[in-house]
Amino acid sequence: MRKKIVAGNWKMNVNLQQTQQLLTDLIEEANTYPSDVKVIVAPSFTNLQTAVQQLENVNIEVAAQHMSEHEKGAYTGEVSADMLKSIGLNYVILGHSERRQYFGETNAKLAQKVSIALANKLTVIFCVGEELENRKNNTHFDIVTQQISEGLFHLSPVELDKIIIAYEPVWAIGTGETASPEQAQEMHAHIRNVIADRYTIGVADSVSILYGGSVKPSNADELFTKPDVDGGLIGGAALKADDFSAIVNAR
Ligand code: G2H
Repeated sequence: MRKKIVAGNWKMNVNLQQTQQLLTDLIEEANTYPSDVKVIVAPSFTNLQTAVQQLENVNIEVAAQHMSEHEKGAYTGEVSADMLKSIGLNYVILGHSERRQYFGETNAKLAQKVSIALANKLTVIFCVGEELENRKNNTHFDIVTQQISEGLFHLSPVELDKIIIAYEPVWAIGTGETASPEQAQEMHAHIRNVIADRYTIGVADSVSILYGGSVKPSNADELFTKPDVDGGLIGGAALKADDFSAIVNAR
């Protein structure tokens, strides 16, 4: 039985004081969260340590939004997996479409990042998703298959167990447009089939696959009831404690 996961990706929106306030608001609501839902928030690098401390006895985990593909060394401005682990993090988001689009993160580079994250005992939320053009010319399944196979299929079955996949169609990110629950389900089932072909049905069944792209309280219920949708990666709606908590509580 896969656990439902709701993760908030705060992107580059929240400074230190706002982080502390948003966490205070979330902590007030955290006692309403169902015990069978894993809740994760991903503040910016400068605010991760504060978040870890503020959430010390709270059932909310902290993730970084990305990290370097290098272990250490002369990479000015970069943050390593070891640095994240050293402040108490257990999660990192890798391969978000904004990282792929604006920061040149290729599938090959992401495969390296995934390996380094796992070697440092970080669970990876690995993002995939097609652009609008791919969906229009019917190559969306191929694109996502390629992202999964080039980014993850160097892993052993045991390693794959430490991966959470987030399907985020680029055309639905921050646009207000959401994939329909049927479109999400169809792609999630496809991803599970691709994993089953490479590994086993058992491995595919145990991988959590989140949906991301304009998830809000009004559409979360319908998305989360689909059998292969195991929760969500939430952007805009994660910036308001009430909206995020409503999504955590969606059934
Ligand atoms: C997709 C999502 C969070 P939003 O990027 O990763 O953002 O919910 O604002 O579309």
